[in-house]
Amino acid sequence: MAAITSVVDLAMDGDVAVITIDSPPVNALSADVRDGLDGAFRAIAANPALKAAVLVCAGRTFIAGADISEFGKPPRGASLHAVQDAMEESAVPVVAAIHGTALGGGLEVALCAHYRVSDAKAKFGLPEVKLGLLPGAGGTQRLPRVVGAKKALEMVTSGAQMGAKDALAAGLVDEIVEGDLTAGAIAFARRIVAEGRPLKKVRDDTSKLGGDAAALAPMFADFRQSHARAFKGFDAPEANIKCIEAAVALPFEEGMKVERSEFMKLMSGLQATAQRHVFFAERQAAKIDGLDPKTELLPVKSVGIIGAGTMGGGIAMNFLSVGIPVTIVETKQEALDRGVAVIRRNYENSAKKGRFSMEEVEARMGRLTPTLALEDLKDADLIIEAVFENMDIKKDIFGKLDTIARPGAILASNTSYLNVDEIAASTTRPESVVGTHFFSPANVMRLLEVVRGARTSPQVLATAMATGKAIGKIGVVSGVCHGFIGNRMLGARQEQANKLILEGARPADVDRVLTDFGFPMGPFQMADLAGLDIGWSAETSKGVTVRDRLCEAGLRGQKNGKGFYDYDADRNRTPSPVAEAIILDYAAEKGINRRSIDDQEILERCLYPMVNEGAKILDEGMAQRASDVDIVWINGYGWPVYRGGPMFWAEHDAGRDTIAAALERMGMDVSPKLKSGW
Ligand code: T1G
Repeated sequence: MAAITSVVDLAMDGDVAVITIDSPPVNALSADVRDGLDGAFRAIAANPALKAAVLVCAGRTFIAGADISEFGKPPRGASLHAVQDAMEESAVPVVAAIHGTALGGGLEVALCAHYRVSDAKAKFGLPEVKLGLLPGAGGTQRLPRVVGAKKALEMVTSGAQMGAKDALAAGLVDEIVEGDLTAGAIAFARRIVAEGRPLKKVRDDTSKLGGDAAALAPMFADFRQSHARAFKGFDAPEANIKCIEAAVALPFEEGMKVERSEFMKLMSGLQATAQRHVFFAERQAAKIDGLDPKTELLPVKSVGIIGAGTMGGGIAMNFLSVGIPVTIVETKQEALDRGVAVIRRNYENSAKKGRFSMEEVEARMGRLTPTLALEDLKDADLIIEAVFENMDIKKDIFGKLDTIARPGAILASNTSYLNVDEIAASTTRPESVVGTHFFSPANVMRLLEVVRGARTSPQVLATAMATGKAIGKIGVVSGVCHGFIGNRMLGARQEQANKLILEGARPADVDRVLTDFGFPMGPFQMADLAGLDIGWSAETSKGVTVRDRLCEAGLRGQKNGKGFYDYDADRNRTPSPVAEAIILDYAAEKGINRRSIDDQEILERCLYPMVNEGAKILDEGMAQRASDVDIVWINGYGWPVYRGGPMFWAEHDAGRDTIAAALERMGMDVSPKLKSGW
């Protein structure tokens, strides 16, 4: 075994060379790995005794792509293209042996091998589009030559992974190896030598493209049309489509030129920088500053949920879906039955869509224990309270839980605004209390704000974060402040949106400006979807706010088809003249002189105060880092991922100084960190 570089070894198994990459955590194609591969293939080319070569990776996965942390830095080390050419032009067959995830540049390297084998669990994908990029190492030209243009189009524009069985069926893999992968790959290599099988160069084989440019043009047109909505605002998908079109229409080298130019255009764009920021920010969010890495996590093998409403039911599904039994509590049988029925219906709908079998539905429902007795939570490891957003009710429940729950159990509240310390103070074990703020629908939304109380123990906090990851959530640590990170900033935006419609902008204008910016919907569409009467009661309403007046006039939003918009049976919306009249009356009553307000002002007044609030959250230490704020808004509030999040956008697009100056003109108290940086 000869070490070519610190992360690449070359060994000989008789007349078969074995190249092993060992560069944790994911064998990314760093400069050291590229130099190692370059050296290894030179050594192989110089050794006439060799009959074949096997490329394999140590650790948890085959190459998971280019080293993203090197992007944007001065290039160093061997070029990836040169390494790939050396592989493809090798005089002896090269076999790539794949386990874990062959992603991005990793799959592109494997596509330069003459043959590919894998274990049964391996996954294959070109997820560059998720980084605002495209496969820039020949993937857009070689993949369609193996799986066909249509399949390649789907893979490069979705970034979705393909399993080993499908890869074998698609011809991406030549054999699935049972047992030891390296030994299996060496045996495979010997077999193809013995059988004199050709050096299959993917680049030369156009037989599987599935037709020429003219024949496939309708497919590309349909694909663009059917994905227009999903790709809106993103630069990368169209660039990926262009490259697959080039693979169909042009000779390999010409197609590679198109790929190169489209890749460089994206790489130099802000969207790729933003989405790369989000990639690392998501991983950074999981880290708790100052936490002793040796902190032992508490067991979470059984969960109790209080409240079987929309939130309680959705939260329960997260645990049932990963095999953790749940006991769910309600006060009335009817409410309990309704909650359990909703969970079953959701699962049955997923089964109907083929996501899993009806047996799996029964297995998940089998892990659910409905009860009317809070005492039945006495053995639960984690108890999550998901009842009506009222402090007295929550304190009463936590007071009772304190006498019921086993010592060491984690007591969590799904409150979305309230003071977790005050809730914790209603127990004798505030160190066991934490906030776990899920987002509706809780079984779908990936964000989880984990609220660290003043007395929450590091063990409880770390366990809550780890549990979030275990149920597929992105956990972000928040301090105790009203509305935590997301809702607190949302409040700043909503305050301005409410002022804007009084001063002259129409609700539809505000919504249009924010959807054009990239949000899935604007604040007034959201209000109609959530229901205008949340937290409103006819008995106590005094017409203080526009929302009060809308509710007093019988408008409830989408649920009764009347809100800021009128909705037809297909939920198509048109601005409501009733709402408009109520807003005009209210403004006149308040003596507000209405004026014409342009889109730029709407955008600035909605987003700048939000960013300012985010900076204040950092000033106060209510978030660990600015990138956490970005992750909250991207995964919980629909901030467009290609804009990197509100704090990234402020830093790299709008400009902190520009925002600070505008806020001062608005007479707002500007966060010190917004001026100084975070
Ligand atoms: N480069 C650098 N670091 C990477 C990395 C990469 N490609 N992939 C992962 N890491 C780090 C990550 O930051 C984390 O670090 C640790 O590895 C574990 O990751 C030319 C242009 C492979 C499925 O997009 O999807 O190839 O936080 O927590 O959940 O065409 O990582 O521990 O310090 O995510 O088990 C294309 C990206 C690149 C795949 C594993 N490849 N990675 O998931 O672990 S662009 C990708 C993933 C490219 C070419 C182009 C996942 C994973 P830390 P993790 P995981």
